[in-house]
Amino acid sequence: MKNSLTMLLLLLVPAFSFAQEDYESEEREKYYDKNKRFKSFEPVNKEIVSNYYDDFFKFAKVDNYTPYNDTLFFTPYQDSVEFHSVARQYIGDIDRFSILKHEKKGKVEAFIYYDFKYVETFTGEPEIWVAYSDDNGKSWSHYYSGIVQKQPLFVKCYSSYPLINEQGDLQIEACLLRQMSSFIMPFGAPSYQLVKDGLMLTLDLETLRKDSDGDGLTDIVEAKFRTDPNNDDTDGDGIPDNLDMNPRFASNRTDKSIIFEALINDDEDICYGFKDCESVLSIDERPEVHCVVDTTETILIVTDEPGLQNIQPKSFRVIILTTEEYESSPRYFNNDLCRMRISPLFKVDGEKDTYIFDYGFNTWGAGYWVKKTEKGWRVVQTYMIIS
Ligand SMILES: [Ca+2]
Ligand SMILES: [Ca+2]
Ligand SMILES: [Ca+2]
Repeated sequence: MKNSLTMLLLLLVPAFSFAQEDYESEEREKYYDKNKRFKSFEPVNKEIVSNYYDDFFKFAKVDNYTPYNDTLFFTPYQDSVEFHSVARQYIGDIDRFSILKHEKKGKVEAFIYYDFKYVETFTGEPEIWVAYSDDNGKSWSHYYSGIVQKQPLFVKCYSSYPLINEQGDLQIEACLLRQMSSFIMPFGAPSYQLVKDGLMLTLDLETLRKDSDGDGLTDIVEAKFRTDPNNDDTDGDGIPDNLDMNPRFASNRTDKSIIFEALINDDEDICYGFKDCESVLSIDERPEVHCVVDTTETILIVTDEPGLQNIQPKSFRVIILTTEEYESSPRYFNNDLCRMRISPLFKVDGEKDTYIFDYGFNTWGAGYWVKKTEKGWRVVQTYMIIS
C-alpha cells in the first residue's frame, strides 16, 4: 500500500516550478552550504549494535532460541489466506495485519502489534506496541514500547515461547540486527545483517505504564518527545504536556510565527502561484489555542529559527529541537519521529520585507515566497516537488 502510493506519486514528478529563480538570497546559499545535505548511507559500527541496550526494557540471553530467519517477515496473522476478509476483526483499531503476537491466559489477553504513530512512515520500520486487557477483553490499554523494529532490535513474531510469562509480564524473543543499506523508495527495504541472536525481551507492565509526573504521557513517550518525564508542563505555558501542541517551546507569537503556523496548518490564505490570488495572512489576528486529541499526529522539526520554534499549531503536535539539541544526541539508528523539514526564512537580496523558504515532508516538498504588505503577509508557493 505504502509502496504503491509512492509509485503513484512518482508518476507526477515534477509537478511545477515557478519563479523561484527570480529571487536570490545570499542567506539561503550560506545555509545550505553549511548544512551539507544528502550524506550517503554508512552502516553503524558493529560494536555499537552488539553493545546496544534499551533504555527501558531488559533483554536476556536465552539458550533454546528460535534462530533469526530473514525470510519470515510475514506474521502468522498476515500469512493466513483469509486475513483480507477478517481484517480489523480483533481489537478496536488494531488491524489483523499489524499483529505480531497474541495470547490469552485466564482473564488476561495481550497483543504485540505494529504501528507507525511516531516514526517516519515512508522511510522507516514500524514501532512495537502492546495492547493489554485484564478483564476478558472488555477494556483495552495501548502502550508504546519505544522500540522500532530492526533498529536494531528485531522482535520475532514466529517465536514459540509464550507471550505472557509467569510474572504476568510480556516476553518475546528478539535479536540484534545491523542495517546495511539505506531505504530506497519506492522499491526497497534495506538489507540487514544479524549481529547477536538468542535474546529474550521482557516488556514489563510497570515500565510500560509508568507516568512519573502524571501528565498522561508515559515516561517512554516522553523520552520519544524529549519532554521532561518529571514535569507535567515542560515549557511552563500552563498547558500540560499531553495536551500541548508544542510542548517544548512556550508559544510566543511573532510576525514570523504566523507564516510557519499557516504552512503547518495548510492555511487557505496561502497562494498557489502568483496569478489571481490576493490572499494575505493577518498579522493582528490571534488564533484560538488547539489541544492534542486522539487523532493528532506528532512530528519532529529541527530548527534554530525563533519564529518557527514558538508556533502554536493546530494540525500537528510539533516536537521542536534546536540544531544543537538534535546533533548532541547520538542517532545511530533509524528510529526518530516523523520529521518535517522547514528552512528558516531567508531574506531576499535587495528586496524589502521579502523572504523565501523551503519545506519538505514525507514524499513531497515545496518552496515559498513571502512579502509583508500593509494588510499582512502574502505567502505564495513557488515550486513543488514530489518524489
Ligand atoms: Ca509523563
Ligand atoms: Ca512531562
Ligand atoms: Ca506546556
